[in-house]
Amino acid sequence: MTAVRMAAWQEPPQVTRIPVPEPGPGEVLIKVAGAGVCHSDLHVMEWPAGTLPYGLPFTLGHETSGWVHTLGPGTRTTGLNEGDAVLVYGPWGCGVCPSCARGAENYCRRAGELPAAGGGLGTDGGMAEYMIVPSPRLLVPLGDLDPRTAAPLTDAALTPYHAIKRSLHRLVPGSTAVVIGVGGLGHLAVQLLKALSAADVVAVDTAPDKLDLAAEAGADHLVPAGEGAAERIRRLTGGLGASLVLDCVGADATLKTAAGAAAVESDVTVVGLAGGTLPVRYGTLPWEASVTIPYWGTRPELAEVVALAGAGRIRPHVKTFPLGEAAEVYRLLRDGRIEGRAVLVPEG
Ligand code: FEH
Ligand code: ZN
Ligand code: ZN
Repeated sequence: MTAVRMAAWQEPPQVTRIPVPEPGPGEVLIKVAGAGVCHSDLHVMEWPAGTLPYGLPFTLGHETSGWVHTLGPGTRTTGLNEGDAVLVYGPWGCGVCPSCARGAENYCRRAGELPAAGGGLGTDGGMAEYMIVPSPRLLVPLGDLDPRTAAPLTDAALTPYHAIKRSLHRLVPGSTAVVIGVGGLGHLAVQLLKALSAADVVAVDTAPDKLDLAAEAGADHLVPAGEGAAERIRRLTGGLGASLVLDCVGADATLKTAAGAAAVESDVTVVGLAGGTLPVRYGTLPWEASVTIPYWGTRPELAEVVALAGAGRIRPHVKTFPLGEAAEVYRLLRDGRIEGRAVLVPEG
């Protein structure tokens, strides 16, 4: 089968042929419908050897949807049937510790002992025709949603959903939420904020086409990124600032805007991995503003995201590409030329 593999650190991925894997005891073989192309992969590819404890090679793709193809031995009692459309929950924990027991495998207490963070993150992921999932617990049924365009729900939607959910108590009528960076995560963050809260939503980006996408997603205000963006947001909020600022980029400049736009008792939540820094000291943030860097989301939250999509409350803006064009799609993503989320689809 065709697969997009990380064969060497700091090198582009290789499209190659590998055998279709067989599911072992407890495993499920998924026929892949789509694999989202996440900006985090660009960081994984550019980080030098040793940054991540992963062995090479492995198949990329940590945002995967598909159909149950073969239930391995011992999995037939799980209420899953061959042909079911499913999402693959991305963070693969130990499945046993207290965090995993409540479905928060993103915060598995044994993460440091595990050989990989999940499919596409140190072990074979979904940028292939088939994918092995180590347990049925990591599959969330899609119901009637089309798996060919649903893959972004499992990362680009789940990550901002988890980030927003923890701040919902602040997003009351008259409040403002800001989304910085209207890419794969950002365009869904705007939709989620409009679906889940009464807050006015401000979208910030450097690119006019991304701001147009934010408007389509329901943003109430569009602010060009850069000098003066924080001041514009403060004016929009009558000087109060935003109760939640979701930075989907995480660079020095966007973190500076986030801190400048934050209100007293707000949350500055960073889900972008650009590696910027935000000095946290008296005077750089308003009173009782908190800064947090959440990671992905929980299995129960992924089912909630699927319910929102099933009810038509959120809809990923997807452009599909053939699996074999992976390297070109990553280049487009790096150059800021992907609108919404790119999804790689196995040919045939
Ligand atoms: C992937 C790898 C490392 C950190 C964060 C991520 C996210 O894209 C997962 O949502
Ligand atoms: Zn990701
Ligand atoms: Zn665990």
